[in-house]
Amino acid sequence: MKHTLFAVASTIAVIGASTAQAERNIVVGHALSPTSHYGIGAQAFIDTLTELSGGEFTGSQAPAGQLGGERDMIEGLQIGSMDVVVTSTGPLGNFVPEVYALDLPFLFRDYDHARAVLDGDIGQELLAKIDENQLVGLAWSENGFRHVTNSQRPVRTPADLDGLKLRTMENRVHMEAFSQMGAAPTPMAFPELFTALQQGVVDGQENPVTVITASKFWEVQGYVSLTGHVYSPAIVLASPILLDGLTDEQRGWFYEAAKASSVATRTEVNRLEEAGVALLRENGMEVITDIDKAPFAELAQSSYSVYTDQYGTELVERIQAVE
Ligand code: EAX
Repeated sequence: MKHTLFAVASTIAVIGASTAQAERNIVVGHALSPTSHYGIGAQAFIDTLTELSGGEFTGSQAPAGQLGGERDMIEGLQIGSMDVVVTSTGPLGNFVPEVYALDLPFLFRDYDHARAVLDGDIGQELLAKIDENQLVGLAWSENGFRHVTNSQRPVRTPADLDGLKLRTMENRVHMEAFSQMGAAPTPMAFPELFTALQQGVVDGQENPVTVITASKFWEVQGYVSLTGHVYSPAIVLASPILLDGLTDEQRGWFYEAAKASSVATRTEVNRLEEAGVALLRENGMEVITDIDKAPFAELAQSSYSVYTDQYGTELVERIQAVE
């Protein structure tokens, strides 16, 4: 009898232990290739979470917009159908309008300025705003300074944009800015973009070198103009429904993993900012660098009203004042 009870107790203990250590696979969705700056960041998130949790959590990437465009994936976080998403802030303004401030054209001076803002008080304040909108902002990451590509002609002045059908993100600031700069903005989810360029539905688009190279846009675009018109932040977002079910310790692992993701993505952005333009030339794109940004900035300025009409100029001035 004693032996039987011992055997039963041992079996329960083993089941209990394995249940306690049952792996939970976290899916990290994003719109780019697994080897892109987002893919590298997603993998860093997965590796760090797996290590910190001792295997209690594992992870897998859902890259290339497999689970939808960025706006779809953000909606998925709010309803719990998505776990974690690495996304640009482009569509995020539709959920948290305050974030539009980060997508204002010609606002950030350079990468150091942008990273200082996002890693400082302003970045923390905006993450808190995001948390008030059925999302969890785990960490700021990075997409990069955006440039214009098109299939028609070199763009050096706003007049060269005149009439170009230009795909933009689903972002009211960008749509207004390009409308003022003379293009015909067409908002579109990223997974539809390559085909739209291939079929001539749109003439051009705008994205950082990181995205242009990851998406091989040289196959459908002959010209890239290094306008650097917007610093495009990215962000690691999680579903509050997922995180609400975790302990403080487990939630801490997600925040640490997101920080590791951001470091890995920024490192890749730095690399591609150096090597990426050469890659575009090697693949046949004409790279236009002699661009006077002032006329573009002057025309795009009116797009600030998309944000300042509702929230005033205080945050914009604070961002500009960050050293
Ligand atoms: O976040 O939609 C876009 O142009 C974004 O830059 C891209 O999805 C990476």
